[in-house]
Amino acid sequence: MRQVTVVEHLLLRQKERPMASGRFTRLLTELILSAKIIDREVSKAGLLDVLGATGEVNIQGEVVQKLDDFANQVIIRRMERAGVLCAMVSEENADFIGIPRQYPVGDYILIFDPLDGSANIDANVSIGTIFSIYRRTTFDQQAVSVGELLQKGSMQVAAGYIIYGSSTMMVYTAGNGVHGFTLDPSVGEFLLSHPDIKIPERGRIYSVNEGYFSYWDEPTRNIVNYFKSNDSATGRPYSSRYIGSLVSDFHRNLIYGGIFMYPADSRDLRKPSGKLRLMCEAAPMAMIAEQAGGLATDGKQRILDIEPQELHQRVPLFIGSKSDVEVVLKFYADAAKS
Ligand code: P6P
Repeated sequence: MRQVTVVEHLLLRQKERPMASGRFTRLLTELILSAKIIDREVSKAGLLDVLGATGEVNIQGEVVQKLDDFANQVIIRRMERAGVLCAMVSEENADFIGIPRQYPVGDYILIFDPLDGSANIDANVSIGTIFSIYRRTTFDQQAVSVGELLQKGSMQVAAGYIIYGSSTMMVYTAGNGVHGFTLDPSVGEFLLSHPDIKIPERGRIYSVNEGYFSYWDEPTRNIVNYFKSNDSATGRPYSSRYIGSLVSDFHRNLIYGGIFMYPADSRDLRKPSGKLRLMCEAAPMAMIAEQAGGLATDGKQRILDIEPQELHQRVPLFIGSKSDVEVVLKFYADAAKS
């Protein structure tokens, strides 16, 4: 395959669907550079004093890992000066991040989880950066309001992730299919390796943390039992695969097919809708899943149709192969009727 970089590929595809001016390209270029810097630190984490926790706790109530904080700062510092953003929202920060006065302001909004799955860092498990890009909707004021940031997932201009694994890959969509690029360390570029990724219509893998079984409601238990029984559509149990790193679990299912589930549970009354965040995890993954031919729901509606009420809102997430997600929707719809 001819060596095609992310930007070359974007420009090639733009002939079919002209995007805006070079500002989106600049945003992507700066994001890619941030990913390369993060990749360098993640790949040698065991050798440097970047493992372990900072001792702080983030907005999610989770202990901040040193690499979490490093990745967060890399993205914020690099993207704030790119001249293409009017605001950022990080999974690590309670409030949205404005653009300092000394830098030009653009029309895009970047929402990101700098290092998802970071609890696994010390165990050398694959982790990832998740990003979601919107355009601002009002221009009648200079200062961005939180209301402008609370856009539903279907308004995303682009979404993607970088997975720091056996190889470092960037997978993203700008609304024109899903494309995967693998980092070639010898040239320091992400090169097209997986053009037009399509998720198999039905999988043979289900991913869920079954340790929470006793905290699920009955329809959710029935759904998980379905996938591990001979009643499943394939006539035999699906294989259980769960890494505990959303980017890794999602990426495997995107390539092989299958369903990832993080249902609502009664473990923590402060998080009745489960653990995953709508804007920096579920919505970007949902855009990718749908662009690849899959589905993503909270059990009742499309993730991309949910109107966010707050920046760090959590949602149940069922995402992956179309037929497998449709099974979930039917279970919950039947339960609602009974
Ligand atoms: P649990 C990582 O902390 C994360 O946000 C996702 O990457 C992952 O899917 C989920 O939490 C794992 O959560 O409760 O199964 O450990």
